[in-house]
Amino acid sequence: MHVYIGLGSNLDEPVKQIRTAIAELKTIEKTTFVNSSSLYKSPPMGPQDQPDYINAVAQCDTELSPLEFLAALQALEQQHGRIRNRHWGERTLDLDLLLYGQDIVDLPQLQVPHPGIAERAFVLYPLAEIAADLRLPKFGEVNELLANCPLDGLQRIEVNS
Ligand code: ROI
Repeated sequence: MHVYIGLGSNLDEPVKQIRTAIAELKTIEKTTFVNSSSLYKSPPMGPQDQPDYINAVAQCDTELSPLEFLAALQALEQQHGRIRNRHWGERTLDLDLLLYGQDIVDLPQLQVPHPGIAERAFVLYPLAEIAADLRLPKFGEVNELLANCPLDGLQRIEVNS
């Protein structure tokens, strides 16, 4: 199954967090890493008294079920010392299962496609970079969503090493 993962960080050297997390996606069992977007910088959505975020989107192929894949992502978040504090507050690493093929998952602990996918510039622009022709269940064509999604201060960043 083709899956897309949203990555976000705004604590403890976010660029490093995202780079390491992308490398760690390659270690998930029964899963092959396919591709990842550039890194992007974006102002926080939610409380404004927190640092800017670094965001990216990655694609993998997996034989894991949606909940198994979610568990693998949560294990990686834990390795990065993620502590959940205030609602929509700062975080060391956030890994969201954005898409699981064309499946719709509607469970208390997991909604796929991710409910925010269509209106969050920091998800949509990196996703479009690696999957421009993708069609999202419930939401439609990525390119059309993009045309209706303001950048909201999102910047693609050049990063070396
Ligand atoms: N804001 C931005 N810009 N990027 C994120 O990844 C992000 N993640 C979150 C909240 C707190 C909603 N805000 C964010 O979880």
